Amino acid sequence: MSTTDDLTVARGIRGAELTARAAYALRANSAGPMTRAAPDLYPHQWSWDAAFVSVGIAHLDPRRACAELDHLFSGQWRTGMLPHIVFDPDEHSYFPGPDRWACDEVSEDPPRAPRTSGICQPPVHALAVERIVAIADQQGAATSAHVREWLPGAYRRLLAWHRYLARERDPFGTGLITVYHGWEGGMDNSPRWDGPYSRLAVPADLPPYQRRDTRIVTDTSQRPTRLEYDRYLTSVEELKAAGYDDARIRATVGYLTTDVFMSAVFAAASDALARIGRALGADEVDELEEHAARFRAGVAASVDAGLGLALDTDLRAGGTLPVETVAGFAPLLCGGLDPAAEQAMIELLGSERWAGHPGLRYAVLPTTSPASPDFRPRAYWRGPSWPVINWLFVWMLERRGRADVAAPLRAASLAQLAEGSLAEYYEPLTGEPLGSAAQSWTAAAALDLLLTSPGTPAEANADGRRGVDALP
Ligand code: 9WN
Repeated sequence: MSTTDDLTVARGIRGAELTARAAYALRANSAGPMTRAAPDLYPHQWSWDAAFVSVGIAHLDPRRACAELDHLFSGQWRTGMLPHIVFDPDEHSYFPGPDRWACDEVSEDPPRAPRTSGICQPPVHALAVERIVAIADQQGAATSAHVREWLPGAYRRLLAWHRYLARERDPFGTGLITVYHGWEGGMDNSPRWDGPYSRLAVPADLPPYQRRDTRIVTDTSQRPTRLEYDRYLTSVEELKAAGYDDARIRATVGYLTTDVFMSAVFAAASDALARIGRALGADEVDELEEHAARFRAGVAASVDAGLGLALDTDLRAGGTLPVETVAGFAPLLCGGLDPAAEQAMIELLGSERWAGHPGLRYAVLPTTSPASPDFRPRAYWRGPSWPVINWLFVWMLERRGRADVAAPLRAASLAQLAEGSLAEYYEPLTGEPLGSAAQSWTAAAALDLLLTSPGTPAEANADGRRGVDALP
């Protein structure tokens, strides 16, 4: 670990104290082999949270990071899908829980235990595994050997996951991931999905339900609305009626879109998994590289000339979804634009429509452009800035050799986090912490930003070799 004692975060607490708080939050949120996404609001293991969290934990204990992912893998479906939630059987305070999803009642594909939800989330896992290897390599021979022993098993799990996404979520080879629910892309109530959700009819006989989230976050302006929840639950009923079978879902459900952000994550993660596969001498490297190339091209082709952002598509009504959200910067995660187009997107990122907006408390990426009519500064994924998203952009930009673009985002993210509560998201104009405090992936973001040097390619070892490439 590098020292944090020299790091004085611009405003608020010092880096050393923030490091301690983040480590403490991850420890406190740990429930045996898994980490709750948040202490009260999300008392189970979420898929993409677990991947981010495992990187944070790796800085403290790489073996525990492997265990975190093993717990997630224990929920993997026989199709290869990694479910978006692996439920803790002893926790009953989250809705919708496993009984509402009822996956094991209508499908043979999920494991009998642990119980899981029936959808997935962005595939950041291979990126996390690559980081864990690199971090473990710097923590001594025994730790490094443990992670290397674990890696082939993790690789087989990830291979099945990636094959599921390439096969079932892009059956026509477009290079874009199809999503079945707003929760899949992880940005639940993003205005990206308003159009497609407005066309989903909520049936009069939607089974009744009681939300639990608004008992914990009592300021309801920070959470999705009742109508949004009705639509989420309508989608769940439709997926259940289709037996969570991918072909039946594609043929029957009312809400179906592509997701450019998830597609970009998949392209970048496929690069990472191909590198892991090559280091292990696996046979599937060409296939994984084909996935990366296909999805990189799909993302690049989604850029709208007018908005300068990549856009999603409504697969039911047809047409793109022209909304100015952070997902539009997806090509910066995976590459694929020609140099002039990439430069234009980087300039947009720093412009007054985005991180350079004069009203922002910190110059980080909000989830919706403050210059857009869709911007709602307190409303969850409609405007607040999420540390985990900014961390992902920093990480991917540095990995792609764009530390110059990442540097201001990195510094502003740390300045935002210096407030100290490790909030789920922040009001971008005031810096007020919103949602859950001590959110696990925010703690992971803080730790990783504090414990890696600015501009260091995230997977590079001290000798400049990439972590997995340094494997025997
Ligand atoms: C539904 C756990 C998850 C994140 C998502 C975030 C939020 C859940 C919810 O919390 O979603 O999956 O109940 O609001 O939107 O990205 O994985 O942190």
